[in-house]
Amino acid sequence: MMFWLLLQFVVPTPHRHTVEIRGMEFHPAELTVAVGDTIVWINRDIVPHTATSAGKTEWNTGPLAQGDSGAYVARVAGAVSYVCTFHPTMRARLHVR
Ligand SMILES: [Cu+2]
Repeated sequence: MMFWLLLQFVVPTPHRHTVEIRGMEFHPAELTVAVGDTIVWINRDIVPHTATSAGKTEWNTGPLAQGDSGAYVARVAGAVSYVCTFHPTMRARLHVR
């Protein structure tokens, strides 16, 4: 809660982006956001998934059951690949500008 208050103070107009996880894929697989934006992953599959960074910027939604969602607020500019830790062939990319 404190984090959200602080973020809203520093970044006046953050956007919210949604990535759907369905059919063992991230949709969209490539997403460009701005620093301060929130990315929300929603699992539409019946099996659990995660969205976990594979680069030096560390973030992880943790396991998402069917219908669950997890969020990350992009704080560091750059491109980072991410995977599902349960299904390492599931890969996608986040571009933060
Ligand atoms: Cu998965």
